[in-house]
Amino acid sequence: MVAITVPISVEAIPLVKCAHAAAAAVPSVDLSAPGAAAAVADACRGVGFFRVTNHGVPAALADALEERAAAFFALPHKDKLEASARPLGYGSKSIGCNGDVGWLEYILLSVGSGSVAAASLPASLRAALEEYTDAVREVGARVLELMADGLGVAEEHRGVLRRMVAPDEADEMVRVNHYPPCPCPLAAGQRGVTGFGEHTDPQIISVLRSNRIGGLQIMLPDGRWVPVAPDPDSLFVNVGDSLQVLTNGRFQSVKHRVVAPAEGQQSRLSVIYFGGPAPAQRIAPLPELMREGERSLYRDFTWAEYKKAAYKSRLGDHRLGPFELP
Ligand code: GA4
Repeated sequence: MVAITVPISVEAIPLVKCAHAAAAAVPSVDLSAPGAAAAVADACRGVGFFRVTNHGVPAALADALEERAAAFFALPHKDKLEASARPLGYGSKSIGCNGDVGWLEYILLSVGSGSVAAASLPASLRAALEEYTDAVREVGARVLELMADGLGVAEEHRGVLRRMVAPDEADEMVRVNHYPPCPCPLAAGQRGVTGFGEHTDPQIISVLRSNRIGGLQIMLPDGRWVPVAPDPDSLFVNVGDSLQVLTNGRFQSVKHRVVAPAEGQQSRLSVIYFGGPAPAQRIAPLPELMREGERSLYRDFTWAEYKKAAYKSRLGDHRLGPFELP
C-alpha cells in the first residue's frame, strides 16, 4: 500500500498526456567550458530551461540527501504530518492552498535565517538539506553571473542578478518531491497521472536534481511538451517569472510539469532550489540591459507583491498576466 493514498483519492487527480521524443530539445551547458555564458543565454532565450554539467556539487551531498529524504517519506503518514505547516513543511497530494492536487508528497522549506533548521524534520535530513542547498546556491549564483555575461552586461555590473539571490536578504526555498508509482486504473497507454501540474516558477531561478526516474516535462516555445531525460549527475536550471521581467522578456520562464510513475515503476525523487530576491526587491527590467527607447513590458512591482499574488493563484494560471502592460 502506497503511503499517500489518504485523504485525496487518486480519481481526483487530473490525467496528463505523456510527451514523446525530442530529448535533444533540452540544451546542455558545460559550466567549465569557455563558451558557457553564450550557451546559457541561448538556452534562456529559447527554451528557458537547460541541463548543467561540471557544476561542482559533490554527488555525495545529493546522495546523502536522497537517502535521508527517502527514509523520511517511508515513515508512517501520521509521523510525517507532524512536519506539516501549510504551505510549508510536509505536504501530501495538495499543492499550495488553492485546490491544486497531484500524485506526490513533498517537503517545502524556506531557507536562510535558520528556518531549515527550525523545521520539525529529522535532524539528519535537515543537515543534509542545508549542506546540499549551500552547494546548489553556488551553482545558481554562477549561472546568474553567466546569464548577465551572455546578455552582454558590462563586466563591472555582471553581479547584478547574482546579488539579488545572495543569502541573508534573499527569499530562498527548497523543495523535495517524492512521486511514488501511481496505481491508477484510468491511466493507460498515452495517459499518466499528474504528479505536479503545469506551471512556471515565480522566482528568478530554480535548480533541480532528480534521481534516475523520469516524469519531468517542459513546454517548448512552440507549445509542444517534451520529456526531460533524468540525469542524476546533472542539474537542471529553470528561468522563473521574475527573471523574465528582469530581462524584459529576453528570457522566458518555462512551463513544466511532472507525470507520476506508473504502477510497477520506481519512485521519482527530485530536489529543487528556488532563488527569489529580498521581499522589497523591485522586479523591473535591468537598466543595464535596456536599449535606448525600449519600454518595460511590465508594470513595476516588488517580489513581496508578486509572491503574494502567486500564492493566491492556481498552479496553471498565467501569473505574469496582471503585471503585463498593454
Ligand atoms: C511553484 C514553484 C515552487 O514549487 C513554489 C510553489 C508554490 C507552493 O507549492 O506552495 C505554489 C506554486 C509554486 C505557484 C503558485 C502557487 C504557489 C503553489 C501554488 C498553487 C514553492 C513557489 O514558490 O510557487
